[in-house]
Amino acid sequence: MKQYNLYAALRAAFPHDLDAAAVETDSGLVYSWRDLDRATAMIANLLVSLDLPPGSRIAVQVEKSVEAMMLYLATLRAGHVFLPLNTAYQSAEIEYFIGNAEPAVVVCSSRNFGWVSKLAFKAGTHHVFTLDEDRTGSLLARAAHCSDRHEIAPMGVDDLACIVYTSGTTGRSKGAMLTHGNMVSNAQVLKDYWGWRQGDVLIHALPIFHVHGLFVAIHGALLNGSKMIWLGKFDPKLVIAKMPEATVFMGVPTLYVRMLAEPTLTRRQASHMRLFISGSAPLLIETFNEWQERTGHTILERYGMSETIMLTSNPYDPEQGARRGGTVGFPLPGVGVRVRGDDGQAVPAGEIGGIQVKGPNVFKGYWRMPDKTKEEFTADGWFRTGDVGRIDQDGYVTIVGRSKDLIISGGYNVYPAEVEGYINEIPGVAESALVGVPHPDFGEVGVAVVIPKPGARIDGEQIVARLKSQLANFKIPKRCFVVDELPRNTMGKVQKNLLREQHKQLFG
Ligand code: MCA
Ligand code: AMP
Repeated sequence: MKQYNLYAALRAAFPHDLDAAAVETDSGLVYSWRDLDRATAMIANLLVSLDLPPGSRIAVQVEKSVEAMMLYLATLRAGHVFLPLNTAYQSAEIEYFIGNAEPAVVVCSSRNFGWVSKLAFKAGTHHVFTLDEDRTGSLLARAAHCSDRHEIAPMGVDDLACIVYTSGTTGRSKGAMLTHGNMVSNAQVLKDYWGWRQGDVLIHALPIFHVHGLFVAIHGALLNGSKMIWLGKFDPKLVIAKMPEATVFMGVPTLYVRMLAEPTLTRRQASHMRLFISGSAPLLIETFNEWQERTGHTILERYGMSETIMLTSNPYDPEQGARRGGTVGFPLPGVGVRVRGDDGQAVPAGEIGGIQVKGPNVFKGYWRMPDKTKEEFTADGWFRTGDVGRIDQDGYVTIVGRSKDLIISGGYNVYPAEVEGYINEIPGVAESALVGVPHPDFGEVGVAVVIPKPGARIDGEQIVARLKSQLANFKIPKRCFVVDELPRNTMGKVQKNLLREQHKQLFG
């Protein structure tokens, strides 16, 4: 069925007045809806002129800018596959993503052009462009010569729109393949469920290389024809200052914690706002309560994954129920959520088990990993999230933990196996374990415990310094202890729960 293109769905929601403001930036720039449509057409035409095979991957590691969002929209419009990459990723991480995805086009910041283009050309990429946050770079220079008229590529529901890499529990990252159908269905459900209405204005303060900032926030505003107040970087003071001009805000819990530390956050300052949404990591009940007291608003917490976009949400409409702190609310309309025990059997309401999901939002599979994809689905077609939780009598879902060994730090995922792999390669290291411990700002942070080889002298600070040159900054352990042995169970397996317990007070 060739009738779907996520960009077409978003474009159809643009307001009649195309000269109205669509995006206002923190540096005072204003982009109209017409600007968005024309610029995305020009970039799409540049991609068309490259004569790429259908379904080509466009890998992008650039700083946040409106033009970076336009590149995303242009990729959709041209029918290619967008591959966003966190700007914190270092060369080893980028080499893996480019080697695995084999993108036809790579777009990077001009600062990184030297090393990124070398990696890209080595992997067979023919086109490397630059794009900087000040609207310079070869991508826009080339697109400036292209027509501003472009017919949106017709896509099938099942055709790929994006590949989002999510770190693997063991081994390397997996590329979650999301289709135009996944994205359109989820965006439409959220538009209705969160009561998007005329006059809404979104404060966009999240990075745009992960699901939360790139899909949930941008699709939400565009599909409602709503203006975005666009912040290049999260700044608690600035978000609070912008609240009287806005109605909707989305953030990870760390953003709420940081805003609560600002005396300017008051009930009056937040009185124009309609909705505060939190997700990507557990929101502490203390934060939920404190926000309610300070602003008079009840944060709406929701739950999702790169593989599934959004799955559950606390209700917006009070008639559907209260927003309950500590829960992630109800399965979204059309999304199936069930809890299964270790034996794969249903558990009674209120009991804990593995969360499994199904729906039009669930991804197509992991890029070039059919076996891994198969493993993550049950025989009857439900996706195993790796999250552990319960559904109570009233239907509220609560996440109580994760069966996957994952640390979520400030909304970013850190997979211990990946970091331990890098530590274990350091000369003098015999073995290591990375555990997540509570942190007042980031919610949770990684702490490394390392065993030296017999006779070797290693130093925790040196290990951290070395990792900084290899891994994205948010994956770097905040502390590194060198000890003689790791606690093990009778099977010889490292007991990470004991390490977590031992270090849980490290950050107060
Ligand atoms: C920065 N640092 C961190 C983190 N961020 N450490 C641990 N965890 C982090 N998340 C460290 C840096 O390594 C650096 O350390 C120091 O903090 C300052 O770095 P900077 O970049 O200036 O930090 P920041 O600007 O204050 O960033 C904090 C942040 C950012 C604003 C909370 O982490 C952020 O934007 N998080 C949002 C992530 C997000 O969008 N997640 C959604 C994923 P040093 O000085 O030692 O080098 S999508 C998802 O999860 C699903 C689908 C969902 O449900 O939404
Ligand atoms: P990612 O793969 O980066 O998309 O991260 C998805 C994971 O983030 C989920 O599997 C959950 O473990 C976690 N997550 C997302 N939203 C929430 C939330 N509201 N509460 C707790 N965990 C969450």
